[in-house]
Amino acid sequence: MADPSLDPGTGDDTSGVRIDRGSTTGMPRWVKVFSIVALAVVLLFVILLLTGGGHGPDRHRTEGSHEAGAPADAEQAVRTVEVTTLDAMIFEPTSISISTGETVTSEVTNAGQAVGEFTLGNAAMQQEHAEAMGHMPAGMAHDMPNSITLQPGETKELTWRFGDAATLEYACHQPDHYQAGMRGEITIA
Ligand SMILES: [Cu+2]
Repeated sequence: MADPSLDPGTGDDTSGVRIDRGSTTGMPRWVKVFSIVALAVVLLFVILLLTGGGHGPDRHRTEGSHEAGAPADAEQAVRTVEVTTLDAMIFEPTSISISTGETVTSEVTNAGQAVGEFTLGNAAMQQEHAEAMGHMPAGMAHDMPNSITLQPGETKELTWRFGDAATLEYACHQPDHYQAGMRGEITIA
């Protein structure tokens, strides 16, 4: 009595469990598969975003550098050009001449009381830097391979390998300085 009653009971329980298992395994399998796929897609997307975020600006810089030259090691420089930033929102000198393919170190000194900046590049690179600066508080440094920020009295160097004949600029993108004319011309010929 006990055995048969137990057996069906157990059988019911087992079948109940089986049904539960069947339903839990069946439904969650879909859910699990979808969850895993969704998670994988999200992870892949995040990885792509992170990788893309790292590569995007680099690729952009490389494109810009291709026509405008590229950063170089200081040891590769064949000469040094001294540039001074002044509070009058001007550079001294106001223009530099460079030979095509020449690697030059710009030794920039901030002779003023305001934060100075020396950003090298073509119009597109200047625009790019100006936009980046626009998202930052005044006086903040923005690290880019074509730009140095100088505190009052500070001297820093930027070595650049210039490319083909072109006209580039060096400019200061501290708020309103570029608009005020704080820029110089680099003639590569
Ligand atoms: Cu300036």
